[in-house]
Amino acid sequence: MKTLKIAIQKSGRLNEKSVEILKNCGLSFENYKSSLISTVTNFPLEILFLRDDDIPEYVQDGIADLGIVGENVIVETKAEVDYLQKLGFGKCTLKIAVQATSNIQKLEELNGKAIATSYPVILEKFLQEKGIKSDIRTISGSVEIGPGLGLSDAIFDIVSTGGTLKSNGLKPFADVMQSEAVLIGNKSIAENPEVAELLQRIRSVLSAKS
Ligand code: PRT
Ligand code: ZN
Repeated sequence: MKTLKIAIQKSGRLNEKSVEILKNCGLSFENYKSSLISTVTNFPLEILFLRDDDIPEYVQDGIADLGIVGENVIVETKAEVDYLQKLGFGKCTLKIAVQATSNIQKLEELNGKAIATSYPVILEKFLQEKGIKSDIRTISGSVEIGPGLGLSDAIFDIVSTGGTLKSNGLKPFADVMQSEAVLIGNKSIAENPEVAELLQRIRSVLSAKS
């Protein structure tokens, strides 16, 4: 029997719920904070704890067979993986936002404007579909401070409650993508019986919750 590997976020917003869903599937393992790998004692599975950004590529390349990650990260990394199951947590919307005082009304008004983001691939695709050419400025974090400092005219970022936008003097302008955590699989593992077993357990945990 092959020992499967599943990659989950090491720390961050998806870690706790990812661990919880695996435990609710009846899997026994230590949730090591210091180690990068944990062995499940009652199922042929190892858990790899990674940065979320690395998970789609690890699964695409077969270093991990399965992964739990936000859909936004899968799309952004352009990884070729199978979407096996939406997991119902980590829900958020990726939005373009502008200054609360801005008079900007239509998407076309973003032509020629600077938009700061950590998600240039998703933003570029959206703007291309709408026929808009903006100046996409990729920065790795704290994009919300850009407009206030005059670094950008708009931002494109993840929003859940909207509190961060508000406290930075911004308002939502356009919704681009909905996201939630999903279970992904390497393209070659679809027929694996242990994957089928795990998927069935995850689905029954999810349906017991709803
Ligand atoms: O260290 P690592 O690289 O693994 O983690 P990370 O810092 O890149 O990601 P992390 O843990 O912040 O988020 C992991 C995933 O959670 C994201 O890829 C999304 O799929 C999902 N998610 C859900 C969110 C949010 N909600 C969210 N609110 N990710 C980020 N945020 C940020 C948002 O950008 C904003 O700056 O949280 C801030 C607060 O949001 P509001 O609207 O509630 O104020
Ligand atoms: Zn990350």
